[in-house]
Parts: sequence; structure tokens; C-alpha cells
Amino acid sequence: MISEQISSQKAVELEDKYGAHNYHPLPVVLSKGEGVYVWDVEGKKYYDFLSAYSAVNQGHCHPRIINALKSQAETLTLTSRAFYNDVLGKYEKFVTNFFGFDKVLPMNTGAEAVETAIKLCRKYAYEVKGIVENEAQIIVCKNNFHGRTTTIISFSNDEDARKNFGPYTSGFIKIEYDNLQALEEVLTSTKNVAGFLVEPIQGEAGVYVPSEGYLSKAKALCEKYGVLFIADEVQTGIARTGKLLAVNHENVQPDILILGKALSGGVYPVSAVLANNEIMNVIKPGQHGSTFGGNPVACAVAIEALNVIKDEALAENAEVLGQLFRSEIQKLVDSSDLLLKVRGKGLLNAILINDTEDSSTAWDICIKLRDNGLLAKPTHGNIIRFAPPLVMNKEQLLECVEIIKKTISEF
Ligand code: IF1
Repeated sequence: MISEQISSQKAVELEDKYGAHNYHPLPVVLSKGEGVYVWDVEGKKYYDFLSAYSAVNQGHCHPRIINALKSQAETLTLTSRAFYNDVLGKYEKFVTNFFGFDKVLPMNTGAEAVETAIKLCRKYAYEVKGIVENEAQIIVCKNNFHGRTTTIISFSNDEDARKNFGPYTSGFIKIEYDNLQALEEVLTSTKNVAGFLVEPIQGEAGVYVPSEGYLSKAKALCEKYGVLFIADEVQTGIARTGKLLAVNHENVQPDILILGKALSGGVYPVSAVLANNEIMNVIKPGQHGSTFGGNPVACAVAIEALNVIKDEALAENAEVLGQLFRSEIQKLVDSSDLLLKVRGKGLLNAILINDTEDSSTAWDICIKLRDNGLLAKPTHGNIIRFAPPLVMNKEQLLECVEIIKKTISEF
């Protein structure tokens, strides 16, 4: 059944009949990926301009990462943490050195890592800072996206993400993103604040890049008031924005760093929470964990995925190609009534369509982009995110710019 070639239509019918309808995918059925390209079941080739929401920064099926996956997969896949193994310690040393922290707590998905960071922050607040138990507050930003668990959607303001999933977890205070005054007001007026959880760039909100200095000043405020600065780099991390981490643009070292997605190059669920000993050592045996967290395959894959980022200078490439992309698309914005703005950092960019939130224009443009050989998807209503794999070269990027220009001119 699996090996048997099926048509696009058949694939869609199967998912519709047997799969939960928790997504509304763009109508294209992919069957192969390599580098910046994906192919549909009919053999049509596309540029992937979504990168699985920044999980395949290293390109689809990167040979070095696939080889690491294969080699470990045919050796030892999972021991659980009931026993030691010969890979986890090597990975822990490697990844903590790579990002400059004392310790890592390995998990699998981004949401699990965010949940882990929340638990770590609260436990540190009670056991080290002396906040009254069960009174800890964590500041979050409006229009955040940190995952889809019940606690995480409890502090979301996206009705689709949270409606009818209550009762909700308490202990979170929402403030406006990119607003230092709002942050300081809460820090000076609220007791028991344990942490500030923030996306260095709000991805799902529409690639909202905060003002220059926001992250460094927010970190300084957290230091001043003894609150942990928690950076969710699940989407912005691993070279996506032109630096290894988005916080590196402002030389900010978070107290707690959350990684996921491209930590594995998109070949396996791998996430991680990094912190220094004073924070991480509040977790004692039996207080947190996961069956697959830190499994040998995840560790072997993540080491190679990070080495590829370094060896192929993908952050630098993202920086250069990102500037080229925005400058080319800006010309289109200037000449087209349909586009309002292009914004982003590195190869995490988005265009704002000149139409109402509920219009289908962004979707219709993505359908046309698909027909012209480029895959992208709207985030909210009238915003289209553009995030190709970081292994793209200049010629390919300029070809994609031409596809976007051609498509927009057809509207
Ligand atoms: C979906 C969005 C992006 C994330 C940040 C944690 C997570 C994500 C900053 C959770 C995940 C994914 C989830 C996926 C679509 C995609 C997404 F549209 F949902 F918001 F990228 F912007 N922190 N983002 O972006 O990681 O548990 O998924 O591994 O749920 O639709 P996860």
C-alpha cells in the first residue's frame, strides 16, 4: 500500500476520509524532497518556500543528516532514560558548547520544549527565588505562538487555537509585543513574576520583527527585576534569521533557550531546552522527562544537523540572501497596489497583501504561486510567509523572485 504510487486526488481523499481535519493544506501532494526542491506525485517540481515552518533549514533530505539517521537507526534507536547510552552524553556536551550553556534538557517537539521551559522557570522561582508556591506568573506577548498544548493555548489570544479547549492554565500575563513600557509596567507592579517568554520574531503573527534593541532592553529589564528571559527560538533559531540564533542580532544570551524544528534538519522530532546550572539544577531525577527525549537517533541527527549549519555557513547565507530577497521584493511592493510591505530577517520573511484579513487573496496568490512552481502558505489572513531552505543559492533565489513577480503581476 505505502509503496504503491497514488494520484494526488487519491491522497487527498484518503486524508479527508481517515485523517482528523486539523489542517487545511494547500492542494498539492508531495512525494519527494531534495535541497530547496520538492516534487508532487505527478512529478512536478517546486521551490519549497515554507521549509516545513523552518524545520528543513538544511534543505530536504540533506545527505549528511540522512546518513547520521540511517547509521544510528540500524545500531540503537531508543534506550529510554532508564539506562545510559553512548550517544546522549556526547550530544549534550556538543549542543551545550554549540550554544554556550552549561546544560540541556532534551525533548522531542517544540511544544514539549516550551512546556519544559515553563516548568523549569516556575520551579526555579519557587525553589531559588522564594516565590510563593503556585503563585508564579510568566509574562507572554499577545499574538504569540508557542505550540498547541492546553497550557500553551491557555495564554494564546488566537480564538481558533484556544476556543473550547478550556478550562485554561492560569499564571500568565499578556502584554503587547515590542513594547518595553508594557513590560516594565508589569515588572514594577506585579508580584511573583518568574519569567518573560518571548519569540525573538513573532512567526505566526506574520513575521513581526520587533524594534531594534527590543530584545536587549527586555533582557536588561528582566535582569533588573530578577525575572528569567526565556527565548523561544523554535522557529527563528538554527540560522534562519541570518545568525545562529535571532537573539544573537542583539548579543542577548537568554536565561532559558528553547530550540526545535531545524535542530534535526527536519528528519526527526528533536527539541531542547538549554540553561546554566543555577537554573537547570532545580530539576531532580523523576521530576520531568519523556520516553523519546534525547534518544540516540535524535542525538546523532542533531549533532550532524548543527555541523551542517556551521560547515555550510548557512547563517551567513541566510543573511546575504535575505537582504537580496527583501530588496528585490521591495521593488515589487513599490510598483504594485496589491502588496503593502515586505518584512523579515535573514530568510524568514513575509509580504503583507493589500486586502482584508478575511479575504482569500493571500490564499489565491499561493495557489497561483504553486502553479508557477513555488510553494508558500498564508499565515494570518493577508500575510504570506516566505522561508526557503537556507541552502538556497543566489541564482535559485532570483528565479524565485521572478516567480513571485510574475504571479503578483497576474493578479
Ligand atoms: C502548527 C504556526 C509556525 C513555533 C514556535 C513553538 C512551536 C512552534 C515559535 C511548537 C511551531 C509550527 C506548528 C505548526 C505550524 C507552525 C507555525 F503556524 F503554527 F505558528 F511555524 F509559525 N514555538 N510552529 O513556531 O513546535 O510543537 O510544532 O514542534 O501547529 O500548525 P511544535
